Amino acid sequence: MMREGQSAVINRADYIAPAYWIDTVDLSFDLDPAKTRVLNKMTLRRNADVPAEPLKLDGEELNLARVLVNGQGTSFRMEGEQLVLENLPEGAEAFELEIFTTCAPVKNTKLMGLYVSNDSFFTQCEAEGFRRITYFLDRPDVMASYSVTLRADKAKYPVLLSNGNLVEQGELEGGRHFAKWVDPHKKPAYLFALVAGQLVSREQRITSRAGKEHTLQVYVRPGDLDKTEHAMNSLMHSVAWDEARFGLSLDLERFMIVATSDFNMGAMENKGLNIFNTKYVLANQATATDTDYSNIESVVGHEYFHNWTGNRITCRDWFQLSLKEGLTVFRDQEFSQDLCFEPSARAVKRIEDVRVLRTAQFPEDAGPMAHPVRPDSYIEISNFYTVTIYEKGAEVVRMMQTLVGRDGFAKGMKLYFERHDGQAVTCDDFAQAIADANPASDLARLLPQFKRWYSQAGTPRVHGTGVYDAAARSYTLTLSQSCASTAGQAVKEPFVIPVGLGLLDADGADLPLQLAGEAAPVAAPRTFVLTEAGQTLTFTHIDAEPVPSILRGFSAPVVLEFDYSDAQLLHLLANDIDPFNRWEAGQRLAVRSAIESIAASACPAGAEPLNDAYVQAMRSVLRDPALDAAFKELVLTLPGETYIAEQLDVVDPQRIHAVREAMRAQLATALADDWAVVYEAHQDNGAYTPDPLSSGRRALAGMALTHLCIAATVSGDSVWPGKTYQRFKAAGNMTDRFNALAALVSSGHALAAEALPRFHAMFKDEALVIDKWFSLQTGAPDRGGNILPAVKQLMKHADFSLRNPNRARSVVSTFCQGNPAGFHRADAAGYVFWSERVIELDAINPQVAARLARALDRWSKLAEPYRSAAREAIARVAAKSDLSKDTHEVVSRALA
Ligand code: 0A1
Ligand code: ZN
Repeated sequence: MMREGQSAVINRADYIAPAYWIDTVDLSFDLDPAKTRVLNKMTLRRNADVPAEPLKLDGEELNLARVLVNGQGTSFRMEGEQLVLENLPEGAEAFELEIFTTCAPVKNTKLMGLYVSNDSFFTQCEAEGFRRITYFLDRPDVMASYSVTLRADKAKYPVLLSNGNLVEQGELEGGRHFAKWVDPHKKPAYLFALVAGQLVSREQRITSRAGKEHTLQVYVRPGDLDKTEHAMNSLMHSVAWDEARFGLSLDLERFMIVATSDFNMGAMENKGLNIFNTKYVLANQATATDTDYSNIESVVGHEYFHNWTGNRITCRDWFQLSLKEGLTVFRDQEFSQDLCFEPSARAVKRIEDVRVLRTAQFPEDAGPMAHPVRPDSYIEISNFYTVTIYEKGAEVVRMMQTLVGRDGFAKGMKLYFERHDGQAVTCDDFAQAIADANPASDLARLLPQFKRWYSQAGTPRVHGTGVYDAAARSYTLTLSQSCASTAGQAVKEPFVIPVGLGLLDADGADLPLQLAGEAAPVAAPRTFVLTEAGQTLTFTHIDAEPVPSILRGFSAPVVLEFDYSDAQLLHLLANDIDPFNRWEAGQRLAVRSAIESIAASACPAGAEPLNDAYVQAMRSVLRDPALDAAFKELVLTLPGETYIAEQLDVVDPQRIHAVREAMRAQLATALADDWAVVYEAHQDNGAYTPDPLSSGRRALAGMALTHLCIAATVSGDSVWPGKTYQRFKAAGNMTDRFNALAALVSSGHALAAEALPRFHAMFKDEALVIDKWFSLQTGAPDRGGNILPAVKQLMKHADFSLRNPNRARSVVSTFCQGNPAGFHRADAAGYVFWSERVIELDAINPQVAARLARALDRWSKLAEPYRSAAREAIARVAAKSDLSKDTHEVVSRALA
């Protein structure tokens, strides 16, 4: 369906360089919520490398007052929302273009461009928001030097910030004041930012390794200053890490982070002026959980690392988005791992990252929004800030590092900056630099094939079989790869797949690995590179059938199929030196039991889907003094309902939920004594610190409490729920408090009804905590269809608003996207609710609506009656005539 001027498909193959370059931009803002005046003086010149064309400037929801070329009035016309100028000076000479427009920030509910939040001004320009501020060549390959003058009422907006350095400030008539900022670095428009309002800052002076002085600042609303220490520490760690690991130093005297509570995404890397969702800045031990602390660390790192990977070298066009995002996620993941002192904590971080990839990206890659890491087309670029671009993109970079080694990768990064600093480039340029810096590597040898990771969508499957030959003392492992077709890509060519591998002997030790033809064994672990559709590895000098540990460390973003026996998986779970595969073995066992129970029709109350061996293995893990708490918590966490659903061809969300709840109850009762011991053994009474080790202890204690409450609810006992409620009241930090509350809610105990209002009353002025309060209820286990009515009731709460993205997500998205059993109702009421909210939100904020719209991505896998009802709901949304491009693209792909 093609709508007028709206749903044009943009194709990567159509890229052409711009007809003009913009060298300098001088912006003046008279800030006023209802009518902000923007004067934009640019110098431009024709791009001699492309055929002459009129200048077509992007604009959106702007009021145009005046256009001058070299100081003279000029003719122009509008083409849709583009401003077209034809009679421009001929030749290569630069000319000046002056454009005067106004806009209405207070009416900007999309939160793209210039908007108002809590009486302050903020901007969001990535990807295409700058055009909502002024007419411009709003594309990342147009890089200009910016100077910015901000004028505003001094009492209302005492702080005036923009990119770069503050060069001048002063008073104006009528209680107004001004500030002038100059950014010393050229940048694309998407990195422009301004902030104006009543803000306070935490400041830190640092000296870099190179001996340069810098000022770091974190700006928040007055009253939130006591929640900025962790963000500042994270920023200081980020600066030090990028210097130490990659030799990349801060290139600005001043680096600012500003927090806003109205933000579509997590945060934004505007040059020298990062703007953050408050969720990823504000933390103190009373209001933030360990998870919040660790998210803040990685998001602060992520945005800071963009200063080089994204800002110094940016994307030629938006199809190259993963050039900066995949690489920067990889960098933030490495940063968080490098901050862990214990190897086990690094492994825990890796497992957590893989869990995100497999529960969110694998379904995306198998659904209607599947796209390559470097997409070929889009309708709305905002829809492509996806787990594929980010997380799968990071895995692609990680495989490059695996293929060239850690030092080789650092060399590759160095070459990348030598070649491309200051440019707007492509994913090809990046891969080429890493390969060229490592000419003898597998990556250099296999580069064209390796780059299929950028061009082919879909998750490859690696199928393995092992044959032991006692007479020959050999073990032959055959690995074959395949990848299902995706829209527009019927046939997939083989990928380059690094496979980390080990063979375990009967004692669980790694055997030396010697391939047939090799002169001597090589100590494990080894990585083999799969390049063909099928490949065979024959290991010699093997005295008894080993258990293979394949894809160690999750060495490639693939699904590994290997027909392990339960006994083999239990062996891996008990012994594998690779913590990832140790965890993975437990997950495989649990998924196997879940699938068997789901297939075996109804799951009666009291059903016990897990076998004794598994329960016994979990008991051993809980009791193992050599394992740390964070790892135990991961192993004991059952695979999520969404992950289980992905392993099935036909999905009945109610059945999955019933079985998983039965599994939880079984672990709760069968291990009740152990949970009690674990809980008591993991009480820390010292000062709160959010480091991985103590976070892990709190996580395991919280898990114990949940299971103890579940067991108590089954048996009717009230001791542990009572203790949990006491814990909730007396906790010294938010992690323990929230875990206790969650234990009561998740077990469905009556005390939850007392604890919830109490929690609200304690934190009524803390928006981020109130978000948690909402999402705990909307994401709670569904019992007889009770959650949807609760969600509707919560939407009537005085604290609810659909306009604030965090709040909308905590109620509506948590329900529709994080609570499968609550959402997928046989009476279709969940889908009706979803379609109404998507339509309602679409009129307010298309980006938030389009993300919610993706809740039904996997509708075609659903069992009846869900499947038909879901399709009908999507069609209802798609039938709406004035949908945004964002939502339109999502629902029309779902129906295609
Ligand atoms: N570049 C940011 C992500 C981002 C994208 C779009 C936004 O506006 C709607 C905001 C942020 C990052 O990767 O952190
Ligand atoms: Zn990013």
